[in-house]
Amino acid sequence: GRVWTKVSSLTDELKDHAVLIRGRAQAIRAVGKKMAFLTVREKGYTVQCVLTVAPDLVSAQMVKYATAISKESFVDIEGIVTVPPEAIKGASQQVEVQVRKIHCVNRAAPVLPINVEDAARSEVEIEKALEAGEQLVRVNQDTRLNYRILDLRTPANQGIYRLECQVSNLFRQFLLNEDFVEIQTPKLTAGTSEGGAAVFKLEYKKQPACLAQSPQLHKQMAICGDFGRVFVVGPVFRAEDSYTHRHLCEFTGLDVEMEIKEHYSEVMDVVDRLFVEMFDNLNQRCQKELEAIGKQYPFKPLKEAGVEVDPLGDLNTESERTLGKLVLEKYGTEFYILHRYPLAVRPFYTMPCPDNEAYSNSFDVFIRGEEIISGAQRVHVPELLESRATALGIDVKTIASYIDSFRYGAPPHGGFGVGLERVVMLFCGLDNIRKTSLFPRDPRRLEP
Ligand code: ATP
Ligand code: AMO
Repeated sequence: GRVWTKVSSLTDELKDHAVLIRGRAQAIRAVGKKMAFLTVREKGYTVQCVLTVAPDLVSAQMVKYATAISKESFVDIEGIVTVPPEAIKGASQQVEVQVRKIHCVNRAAPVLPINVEDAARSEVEIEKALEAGEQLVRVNQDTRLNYRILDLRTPANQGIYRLECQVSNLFRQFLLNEDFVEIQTPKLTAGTSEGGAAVFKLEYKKQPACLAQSPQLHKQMAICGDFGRVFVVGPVFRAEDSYTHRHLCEFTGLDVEMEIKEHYSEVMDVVDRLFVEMFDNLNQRCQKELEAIGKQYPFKPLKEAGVEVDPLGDLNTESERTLGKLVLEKYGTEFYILHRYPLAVRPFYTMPCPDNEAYSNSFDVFIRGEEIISGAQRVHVPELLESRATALGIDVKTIASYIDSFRYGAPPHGGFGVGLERVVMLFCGLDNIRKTSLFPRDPRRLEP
């Protein structure tokens, strides 16, 4: 086969080389009949291709053919890499391709519901363009989601989902290195795990069932089955009633469960090392992605450091954010853990504090003042588990096999659950979780 060059690897090192590229026609501009500029985009990277009528380059017919190609069509281009003296605006690559051959592989419809170039602009760029009297359509969130595959082609989205892939990859790598076993847990379950309201009910062969609200019960049962340290990566379903910037009806849960020897701080220690290592790695490995995201959605890099804070009382979204600001001012970090939550605000399986039963051996982890992780030591005594569940209005018949698992000798254990989309949203300082879910499911959206 022929040798293909990626648009992302078109740099001045290839000066004067002949290259063959395939990408999308993002923008086409004719200058008279003898010249045209074509911006070709491949996976978020763009290069300016120049068509000039000349004996060793292209014919006038070729220029006409090129200018008729509809935006977002796939094109193959053969040409020579040149380095222009001045910076190229509107392209990620700072070289040009002098076209010798152009071929349209597959055409896009002439009218598109979203102009990808417009969808890729930052708020500041939009404001400037509008002031300059440019014709431009601001692409709103719903339109982006309705025509998601077009929106996904923007450099920022190309960066977001590549970064998200790295988050789950780094999560997995770190835990495998620390002797954790990856397990799969059922998503069709008989009972709820996090409390009754936010659950999708369904019928399972005439028996009432629901979509798993978390792998909570089964990851604990794997501990009772002697796996010692386990983790799960998979879908989690919550029938959220309210429409917020940070709740989805289906999200990706990164869940961990482990035996503990003496104290639930052993679990917090894993969280701390896992996330500090993850964030360092993301900053190193995903520079291009972070740059592309930051260009459309400017954000400041996360400040990390290790500190412990001990609060009293529950928090709401507003107080979480206020606390986030205070912690940043006082401790210089935007990544922190709060622990010893009041027992009353935690799920039934949470271990009460041995010194004061009003509190619990639990914690939440925050980035920029918003929760990304919940975790705790669990109750491993079946009688206590049963009475806690009953007290919180859970029908113990629906979780009988879970409670029974603790009757045959269960080790002290704890764990935590992370929302993948939340981590990416807050790491990048994005304002809405729909920006980090490829095909989001929320109370109003089941499509595309
Ligand atoms: P999250 O906190 O993100 O909801 P969670 O499932 O652990 O995750 P809780 O721990 O019950 O939820 O909620 C923590 C705080 O988040 C609550 O005190 C509340 O202020 C806020 N919150 C939770 N659910 C909603 C919601 N549906 N709409 C707005 N705020 C919410
Ligand atoms: P919790 O309910 O706090 O804990 O969920 C764990 C983490 O999942 C994320 N999350 C969500 N993300 C998007 N949309 C939602 N509707 C949503 N709800 C939660 C958050 C949250 O921190 N079983 C426990 C975990 C454990 O103790 O191991 C649990 O599910 O990032």
